[in-house]
Amino acid sequence: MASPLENWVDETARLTKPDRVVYCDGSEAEYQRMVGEMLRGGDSVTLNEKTYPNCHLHRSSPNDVARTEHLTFICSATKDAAGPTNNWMDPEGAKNRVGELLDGAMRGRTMYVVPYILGPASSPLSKVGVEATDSPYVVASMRIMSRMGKVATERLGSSSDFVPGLHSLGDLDPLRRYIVHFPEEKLIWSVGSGYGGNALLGKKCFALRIASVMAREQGWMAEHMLILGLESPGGKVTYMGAAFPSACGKTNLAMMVSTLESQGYRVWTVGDDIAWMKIAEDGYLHAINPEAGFFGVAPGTGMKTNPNVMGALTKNTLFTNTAMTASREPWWEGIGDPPPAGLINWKGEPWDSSKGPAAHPNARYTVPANQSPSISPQWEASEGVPISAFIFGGRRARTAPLVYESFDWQHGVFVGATMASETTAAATGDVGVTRRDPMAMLPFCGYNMADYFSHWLAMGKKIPKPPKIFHVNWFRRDADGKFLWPGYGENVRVLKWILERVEGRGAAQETPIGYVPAINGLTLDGLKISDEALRELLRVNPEDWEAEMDDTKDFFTKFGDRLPDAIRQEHEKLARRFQRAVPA
Ligand code: OXD
Ligand code: MN
Repeated sequence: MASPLENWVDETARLTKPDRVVYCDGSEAEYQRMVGEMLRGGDSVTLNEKTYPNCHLHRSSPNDVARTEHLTFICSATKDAAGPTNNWMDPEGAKNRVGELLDGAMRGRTMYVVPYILGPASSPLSKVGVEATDSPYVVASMRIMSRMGKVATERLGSSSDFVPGLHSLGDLDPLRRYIVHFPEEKLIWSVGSGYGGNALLGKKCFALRIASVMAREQGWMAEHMLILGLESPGGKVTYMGAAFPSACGKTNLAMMVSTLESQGYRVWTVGDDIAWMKIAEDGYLHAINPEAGFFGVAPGTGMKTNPNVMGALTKNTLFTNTAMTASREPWWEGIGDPPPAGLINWKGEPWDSSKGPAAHPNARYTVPANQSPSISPQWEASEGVPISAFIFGGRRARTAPLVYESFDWQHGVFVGATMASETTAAATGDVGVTRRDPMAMLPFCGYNMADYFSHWLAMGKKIPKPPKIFHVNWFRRDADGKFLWPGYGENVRVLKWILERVEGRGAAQETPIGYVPAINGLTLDGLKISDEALRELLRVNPEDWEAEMDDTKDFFTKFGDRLPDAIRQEHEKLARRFQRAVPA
């Protein structure tokens, strides 16, 4: 009898009509075959085999360089279930509209069936997905980003417990591009894009949008969070999860080389983008990283900002839309060297400065996680790692101080729900516009965000030892527009304060928005920072916060009666605390 997987593959092949169907085994030989296909396709090249062994550069279609949020839909039974922050199509309408585009889309092509595990192969928290795709680049990327092939087929056996995802490049026309999710059915369809989160269906589509729905149904959490371990003197490691919007430095923080290493503080990487978390018997929320690789933003990454990843990506790495030097090495803005002569830009053309950036601002590297020297010995622990702190953050030129601690879980959920950030190149659209991005999940929550806030509030009541909740902002600027905080490896000073607060230490002062470090609370030895800059970094300016509260109120209005009362109450409490602090 055919297995549920074979039945789904047959059904998918009847729709897309490929010339052949290949089940992937995840072997190195298969990876090399995929690379061979990519090279034959003409949009990929092999990089310098001496300095970048087994590394390749792929150039995506110039109209297909970032996630397209406006073409991404949650197709739940009702519009209300998707909520006001998601695009919605009714499931039947979506099946018809996208089904038409998928009908015969793989004629003349091979359909690769990619079984994969999200999470460590042995972990009970992990889940199986299967992606059917006509893109060898997607197959190669999935092999780096997940535990793919035989290991997943074996875990699945004859079970129907997998999330199916159908992906076709279609004709790459943005007018015929859709990324649609069916949360009730736990099904994903994507057509018309070969890029990142639109096409690697294990990442944003399954590990966040579909998984967030599963997590709510099953009482766990699927979050857009890095996971790091902060080692302190004596060797104890405290784990933290941090949610920042796309391209706001999650990878750099997760892989940071600490400037306090000589004092015994060191950062270990468990994950850089997604955390799946479940309450464990010890009362802590335990996190696994569902991914096996890093799909990081290349521009701005260099020896100064992320030496660990720079060391990691000199072998077995797939680059996308970076520039290439005359000696066939990858290059991008911010790598640390000036543009060398003979540079080829991300479109494959000879570059000069009149042509804009040589690498696309959302150019990426896809690298196996275990190549990073910072990878935690616990990164594949089947029981996950216990989380002691959550850190929310974004890019804010003003308003948010360097770091603050919420008063309690409910207030922390409010802090996450009111997160905002200036937009980046990770998604198509304007860059630098401040937008509300609750828990960095705005583009990734597979259901109504008001219900998502309720889920967070409910989890807080169930976790015996809940993480403390903090907010950080590395991006505050002075009146001249200069960054006030050096960032990168110096961020360990903030993590150290967070650790001290988790342990019931750490000097703090109370403000209406929460606890900020006391003026002598941060370890600043060896760092040149003026008292004035420090005060500005920690300042809570009532005028800025008044505007902030108006804006969050407007944002919350979208959710109508579905917004949990607790969120409304926190808003009122915040206003009252400001009134008390600044009497009229
Ligand atoms: C990512 C994103 O690629 O958030 O991780 O866009
Ligand atoms: Mn991300």
